[in-house]
Amino acid sequence: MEINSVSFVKSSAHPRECPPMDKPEYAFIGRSNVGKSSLINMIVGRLSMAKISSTPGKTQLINHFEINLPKKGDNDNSWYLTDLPGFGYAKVSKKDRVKWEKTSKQFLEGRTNLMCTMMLLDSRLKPQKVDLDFMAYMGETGLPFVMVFTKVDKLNKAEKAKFLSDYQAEMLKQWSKMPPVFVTSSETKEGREELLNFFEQTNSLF
Ligand SMILES: Nc1nc2c(ncn2[C@@H]2O[C@H](COP(=O)(O)OP(=O)(O)OP(=O)(O)O)[C@@H](O)[C@H]2O)c(=O)[nH]1
Ligand SMILES: [Mg+2]
Repeated sequence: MEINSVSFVKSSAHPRECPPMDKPEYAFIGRSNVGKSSLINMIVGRLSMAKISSTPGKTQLINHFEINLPKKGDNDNSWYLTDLPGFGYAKVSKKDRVKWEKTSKQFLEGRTNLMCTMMLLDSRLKPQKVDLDFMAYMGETGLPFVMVFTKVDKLNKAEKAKFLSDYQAEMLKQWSKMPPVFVTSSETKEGREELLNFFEQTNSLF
């Protein structure tokens, strides 16, 4: 699938400052350094649309990007990808952690155009409590999400298969069935087509 154009819309410190809820939206959420900004850049095919940092915790604002596909009839065929601040960074104070949680939950619960949250998970780490807790919160709140494993270029084929089945076993302790899973790498572009297909199909439900 070809993307027509992509633009940075704005950075917002608070959900009330975010752009109008007039098109489908997908929020990228996950621990600091999981690869949110890199994945957005990979999806949109730009090297530095979303800022990438090797210093965790750099993205402290809600960043909206607008993606446009070629028009289909009257449908303007555009949607938002949203880069949310990372969480779980050890050096962040308790006060800032609480603030992150409050703002993020307010955003996710109030954004009526949100089609799905993309829960990013680092495929080099075994299931982390903060991630499992956050997915449990989304499940309890009725917020649809998919799991997106990042940095799979770091694993060989056998490691990847084991990682996925171990993660699934952990999820099935809490969940009766697995949410949809995407396996991605911003380095190799693995998973890009699958994600774009998912966005296009889900957009049609808006
Ligand atoms: N090998 C590999 N490295 C990656 C991949 N994605 C991201 N990285 C690296 O991981 C680090 C963090 O990536 P970011 O995209 O900045 O992560 P983030 O989740 O946006 O981080 P915060 O904005 O701090 O929350 C960078 O050094 C990236 O180059 C990937 O698919 N493969
Ligand atoms: Mg980032």
